[in-house]
Amino acid sequence: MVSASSVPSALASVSAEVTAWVNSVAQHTLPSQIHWCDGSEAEMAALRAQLLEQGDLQALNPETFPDCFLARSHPSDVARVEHLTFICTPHQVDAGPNNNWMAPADAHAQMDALFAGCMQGRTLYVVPYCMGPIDSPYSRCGVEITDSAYVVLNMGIMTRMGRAALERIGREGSFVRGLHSTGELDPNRRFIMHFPEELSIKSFGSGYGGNALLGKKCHALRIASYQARTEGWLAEHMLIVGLKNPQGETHYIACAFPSACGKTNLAMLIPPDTMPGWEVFTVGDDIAWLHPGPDGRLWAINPESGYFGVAPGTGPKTNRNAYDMIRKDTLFTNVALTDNNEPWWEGIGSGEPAIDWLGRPFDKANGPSAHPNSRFTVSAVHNPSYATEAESPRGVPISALVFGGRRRELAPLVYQARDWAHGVLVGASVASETTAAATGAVGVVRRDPMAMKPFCGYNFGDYWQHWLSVGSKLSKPPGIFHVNWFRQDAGGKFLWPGFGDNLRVISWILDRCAGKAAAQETPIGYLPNPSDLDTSGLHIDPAVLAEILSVKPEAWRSEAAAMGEYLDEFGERAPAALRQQLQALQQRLG
Ligand code: GTP
Ligand code: SPV
Ligand code: MN
Repeated sequence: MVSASSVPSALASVSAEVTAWVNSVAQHTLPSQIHWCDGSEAEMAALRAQLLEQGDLQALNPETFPDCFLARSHPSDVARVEHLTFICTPHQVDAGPNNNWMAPADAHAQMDALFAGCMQGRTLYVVPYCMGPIDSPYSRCGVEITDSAYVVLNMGIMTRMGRAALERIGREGSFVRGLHSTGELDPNRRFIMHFPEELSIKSFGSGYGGNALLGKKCHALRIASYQARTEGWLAEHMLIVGLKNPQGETHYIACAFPSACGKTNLAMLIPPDTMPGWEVFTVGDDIAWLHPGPDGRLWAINPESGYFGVAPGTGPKTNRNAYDMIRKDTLFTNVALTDNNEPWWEGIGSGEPAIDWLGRPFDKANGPSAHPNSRFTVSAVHNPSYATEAESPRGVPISALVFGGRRRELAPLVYQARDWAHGVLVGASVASETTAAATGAVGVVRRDPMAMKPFCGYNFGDYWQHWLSVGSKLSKPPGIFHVNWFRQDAGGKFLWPGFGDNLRVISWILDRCAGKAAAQETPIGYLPNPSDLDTSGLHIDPAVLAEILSVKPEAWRSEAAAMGEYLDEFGERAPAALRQQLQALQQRLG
């Protein structure tokens, strides 16, 4: 065992608290080396070289994909594991029916047993990071200890990682402690535990995405949502995007869609040719930290600095910005390869796979060539539509909040909530088909309030109450909307073209916020009449458009009843104001 006191002199300003924690973890996990990450490009290059030599990374075609690499995860370790993810609060009721729970002492005992000696023969990496612009008062820092160089590379892209973060921790004192080991990648010895009161995380047995990059879902959502409640702000699973209209006005919106339901795509949307003059700027594609501002508006920062995006479906017609962005300096995980050593996935639009994500010659009898949850990790600075305002310490003001889900039936293309409290019910009622972003069945409709079902660090009842109280602090609250890009016909064909054409819906949303667009009042909220949407150049059957802009009271009465049963699961923690909103909806539905 080596001593953590061998901190490189270049990182001399390390707080005693960080050093003491690193020392105690090292004594328990017994690594052969300790490496304090400074976040430099030289350090990242050395880690890549090491992973290449070990065969854990593969360089892609240097002519067409310079500085791009492929990583293959363990075949059993390809997505978040919600059934193995726990919120460990002293009282179970504070974690709520929305979370798996374990008593903190039991969880620590179980995790400490897994971590005992687990880093023998391995390097312990100390990864200081800052979630949010390094000079923003809204940003929060953490330190992840991990034995995975792949995790370090990803954290280096996804967060402001290294020296500046360590210096901020030295000044501030407080930081989130995230302890991670890939262990043996044994699904039976895999747990992701959160201790919100202690601002700490312990993750063992997975090297993948949200299970292992602890700054992302574990810190920036589960721990941060808990902190946000006590501090009066919101940590949400939302993209943030700026939209400049042909008149030159820029408005920002934040949208909560469940995993693999279109956040990255909307965050870097390219306007259709028939909507000239519009420009789109990406602030963030997955997480938003929202604060009531002194001006009575809601302000947002993106705590991340890169994208861990879904590869399948990313093509020149669907997401040209992402397609162009991932041609250099990109780390791919679990994609297929062409015979020209280029990355490939279903929906890329050209070429064909030669080697599948498991490294076997491609055979369509084995299913998709790329894993459905294969991903790219890339720095936001490579995004052609990256917003300069994404680096602003105060964030951007939000004009609209948009909830959405993947629902082949029921939910119309778009509707507007009547006011904030009704909007909280709309958000709480989000339901969506499960996707490959988490292990388990795909395509099953489940409740996913605010797209936070897997990510809220406390009881949803308290969370909805917190949403209501944040709204009461806003004299100029954003409008609240719900969208559904995923309505299907009986044959499974999408009824709405989606992608760039979603701007037609966003444009109506912004006009509604500005008091400029017409709408029809329905029991569930305000919907555009077909004539209120800009459909110029859109080839859609008027009957189909009418269908996705209609409300069927009978089906909505069942939906409202199901929502009532769902609220009942939260007992007295479900806010009375939310039940009143539901009753009012049921009255309007008749
Ligand atoms: P996470 O990173 O898991 O949080 O996902 P996300 O919400 O960022 O989803 P993403 O934008 O990566 O989209 C997921 C999948 O949905 C991709 O295969 C997209 O091609 C597809 N998708 C995105 N937007 C649309 C749309 O408007 N219509 C249709 N039909 N598919 C879409
Ligand atoms: C999601 O599942 O919502 C993701 C990917 O954004 S992960 O980092 O695995 O959470
Ligand atoms: Mn996500």
